[in-house]
Amino acid sequence: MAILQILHYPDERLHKIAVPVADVDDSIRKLVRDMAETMYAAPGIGLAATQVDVHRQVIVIDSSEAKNDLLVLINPQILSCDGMQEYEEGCLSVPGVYEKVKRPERVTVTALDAEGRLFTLEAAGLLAVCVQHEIDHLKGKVFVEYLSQLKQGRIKHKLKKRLRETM
Ligand code: QAP
Ligand code: CO
Repeated sequence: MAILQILHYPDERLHKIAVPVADVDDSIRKLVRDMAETMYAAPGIGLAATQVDVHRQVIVIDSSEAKNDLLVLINPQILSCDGMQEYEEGCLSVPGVYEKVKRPERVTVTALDAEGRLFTLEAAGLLAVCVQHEIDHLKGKVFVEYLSQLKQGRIKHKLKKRLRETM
């Protein structure tokens, strides 16, 4: 297993569109294991392949308290959503920034698991937020893009400054 390097906003590569996985093979299972290890080490509750500069439709999530409930979503599709909720989101690619974002409260998603089996997930609350946040990454979208231009500019400035300081 390996800890992968996470891209930091405003890295251009975070805006690449991920392509579907044609075959859930051993190389994809290795990617899933490495992404899970990277997410748990961070620690985080969700990670999309885009964030580790792999532009394939692969997501790992574990929003459980005990951190023992890994959810793998390959080629995820949102079938339906309803309601609306506001949640304070963060992102491993935008360290130290937490902002409220409005999203649907419940989503139904289909995806393949690490064995390539199709399943359906009905998510609500934090898990629903996490699923939508990670699917956005696969489309090249970072949560800060839901914020005002003013806030986005401030966040870019803050992260660029921090990047300079740690060089
Ligand atoms: C997405 O985010 C998410 O700034 C997953 O310094 C977040 O795992 C979905 C993290 C909130 C729903 C609600 C962020 C770790 C982790 C940071 C994460 C940081 C260290 C973020
Ligand atoms: Co994120």
